[in-house]
Amino acid sequence: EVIDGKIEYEHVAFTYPTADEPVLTDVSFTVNPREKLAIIGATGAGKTSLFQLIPRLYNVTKGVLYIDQKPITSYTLDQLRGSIGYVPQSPLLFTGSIRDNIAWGKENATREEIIQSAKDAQIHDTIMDLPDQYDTRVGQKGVNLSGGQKQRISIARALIRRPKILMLDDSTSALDLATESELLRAIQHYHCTTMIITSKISTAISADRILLMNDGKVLAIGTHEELLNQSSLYMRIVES
Ligand code: DGT
Ligand code: MG
Repeated sequence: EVIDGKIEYEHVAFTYPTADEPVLTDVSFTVNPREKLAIIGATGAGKTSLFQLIPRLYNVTKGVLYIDQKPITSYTLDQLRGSIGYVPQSPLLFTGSIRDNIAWGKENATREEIIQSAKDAQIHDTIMDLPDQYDTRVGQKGVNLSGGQKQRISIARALIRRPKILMLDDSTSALDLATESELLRAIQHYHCTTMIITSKISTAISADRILLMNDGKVLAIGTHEELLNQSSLYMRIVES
């Protein structure tokens, strides 16, 4: 079982099973328990690929990935995925009610837990405005939800399991700044290690540290001030 949520990439390289060229080469960094780390970098830099190794959607090709000082392969997939709230870049909802979509993976969730996680994900008010509220059906023949609404339902689904590690892949891209900061504030109360991929520099600055990826490598990692001193690319991103 994952207890602390410490994550360590040690000389990690990764090549997709169907590809010839690696998408990650020699990635090393540590995320401390309950730390919030933002990941930034150009499209195609390898941010999503980096994420997918933690719930073991793919295995590391070279190097070692540790969770709580133990190689990730020493956990069962159930142990790992039970401890990780992973919100993919394009989340999938299944045909069914919003309630069932949020409670997915925690079938014994109470009504209160469902509502609390929806409130924390900043989607409760939207749900209450739908014709059947939490019983509204989504998917085929159901209501159409926007990409940002699906993302927030997917965040609620992750939060309801009280994850030790929360991973948000560009999950707040569709939110206005005020709603986003409400969401990030709510997530603080979960006391989990948080990795958040973002294209918004303001979101990155609100994290404890920022990791800048470029072309499958870690170009720099540190606080906003540290990166300003370390990386001319970071300075250009901030100024743009
Ligand atoms: P984004 O989401 O557009 O900001 O880009 P990233 O940084 O998330 O990039 P990522 O990790 O999706 O892609 C990095 C490289 O890996 C890129 O050249 C595309 C390639 N790639 C991504 N997914 C797959 C996959 O499933 N199979 C193969 N063969 N290549 C993939
Ligand atoms: Mg991506």
